[in-house]
Order: sequence, then structure tokens, then C-alpha cells
Amino acid sequence: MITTIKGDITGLDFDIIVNAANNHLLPGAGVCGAIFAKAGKELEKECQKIGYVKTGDAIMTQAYDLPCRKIIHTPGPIYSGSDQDEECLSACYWNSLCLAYDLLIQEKRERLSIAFPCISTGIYGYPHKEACQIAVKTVYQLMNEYPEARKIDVLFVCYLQQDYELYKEELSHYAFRR
Ligand code: AR6
Repeated sequence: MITTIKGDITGLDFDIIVNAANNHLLPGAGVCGAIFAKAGKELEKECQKIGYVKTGDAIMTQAYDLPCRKIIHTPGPIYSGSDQDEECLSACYWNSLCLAYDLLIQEKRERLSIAFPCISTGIYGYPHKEACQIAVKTVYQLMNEYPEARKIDVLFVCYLQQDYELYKEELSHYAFRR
């Protein structure tokens, strides 16, 4: 299932929540700051050990004091208006889903839940509508190419009403290919 809600991602007891991270995995502000604040100091320690993640790549950590089980950290692109923006933002969703699928296999799970924030649309300045279109397109692309990945339930968590409206509209245009 691929759906959307308006809300705070840090309160979800999902298998995985995704962090709109920075390359150095520092607490920062925005959704990232909220995740680090609620997860506790142990998350900072684990992230310090990892040290650096390239834009568009994704890594997984424990979730510590958060109600979810794991956190996937993926640094989105700082919007520049170049062709690479879309590629990098799409890679964030694609690579996060690949990690989620690895976990599903590793734990021999029937289903697994993952929640995404609207990566790059805050401090990193990505236009909301374009970012939403890339996010939804990428998730459907992966699940159409790899139908096994449909065992992953995806929730787009929108902090802003504006994003929630965009996701509802965008999702209404999509369905899985057979
Ligand atoms: N739950 C869900 N979404 C949220 C929450 C929340 N609790 N808080 C904010 N958002 P941003 P970016 C939304 O700025 O643009 C950080 O300092 C927000 O409305 O958090 O990828 C990092 O460390 C927006 O739609 O992330 C990086 O340095 C979305 O989350 C940098 O900012 C993303 O906004 C990353 O910038």
C-alpha cells in the first residue's frame, strides 16, 4: 500500500522512518533535528561512527528512543535547478527502499512499513510539487520493476497541509502495473 498522511514522522511506530539527513549525519534542524532530539544521544554516536553519506545514498541505524525500529538516513540534494537534482532526489527514495527490502529479506518478514518525509523540500529548497512527483514516481517505478517490493508499505508523511494536498492528488493518478 502507498498512502499519505499529514503528521509528525517521529511519532510513528513503523518498522522504518526515513530521515532527510545531511552528508555528515549531524543533527541539524527540520525533520532531522526532530529525529535526533527524540532518538537521544546514542543516535549521534552511531552516526559519528558512520561519518559521511553521499547525497542520494542511504544508510540504516537503530532508532533508540523513537517508537520506530530503524532509521534510514538519506541526504537529499540542495536544490540548484540543475538536471542532477531530480536524479539525486529520486536516488534517495530508491536507495531507501532497497535498504528496506534488504531488511525484509533478512528478517524473513511478510510485510514491512516505511515512512518518508518530503525530502529536500524544507531547508534544501526543492520545489514541493516537483519533489512530490519525483517521490511518488520513484516508489511506483521500483515496485513495478520489482513486484516483490510491494510487500513494503510506504507512507508519505507530510508535515505541511500543502504537501499533503499534493501527495493525495499525485497518488490518485497511480496504480501498480500487473
Ligand atoms: N515530521 C515530518 N516531516 C517534517 C517534520 C516532522 N517532524 N519536521 C519537518 N518536516 P527539512 P531538507 C518536513 O528542512 O529540506 C536539516 O538541517 C518539512 O516540512 O527537514 O531535506 C538536515 O540536517 C519538509 O517538508 O529537510 C539537513 O541539513 C521536510 O520535512 C537539511 O535540513 C523536509 O524539510 C535537510 O533539508
